[in-house]
Amino acid sequence: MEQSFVMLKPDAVQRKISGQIISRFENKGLTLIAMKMLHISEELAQKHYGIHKGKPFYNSLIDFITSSPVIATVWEGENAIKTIRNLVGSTNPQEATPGSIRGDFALNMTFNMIHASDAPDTAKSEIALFFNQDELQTYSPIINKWLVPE
Ligand code: 3AN
Repeated sequence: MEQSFVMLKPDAVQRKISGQIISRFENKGLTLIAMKMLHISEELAQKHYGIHKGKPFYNSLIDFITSSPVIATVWEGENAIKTIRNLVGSTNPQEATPGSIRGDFALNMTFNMIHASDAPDTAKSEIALFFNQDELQTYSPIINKWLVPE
């Protein structure tokens, strides 16, 4: 089982489509194992987007991501990182495939709704940046108990 970090950016929260986005991951069969709403500090934003420091869009990216609350989540599932990236769509929403989250909900490169880890090592460091290990839940579906009566 693989874990991936997914963040619903301020535009997703402000446009009140967080639920629709989360539903897509649930419908796919991925398991939500952590979730919190937070207002990202300048320091946390710089750590999260450190790889982009010096790029032309860096300052507007930091300004945007620290402008209002986000929803940070961790999802678990088979090949979760790649599966989620496919559901999210290309970085540029104008090129993102219709049916993907960015393809359906976003138009602008900065306001592209969502962040998702792109590889196992970044998933691990991003999860650790936003969550303590004891905030990651482990559970199995109770429905298994209903299907197999004692
Ligand atoms: P992704 O989020 O698809 O993994 P990255 O990691 O290359 O894309 O970029 C991180 C974020 O930086 C993007 N989600 C987007 O908000 C912003 N970004 C990337 N490239 C550009 C660009 N050329 N112009 C404006 N914003 C950009």
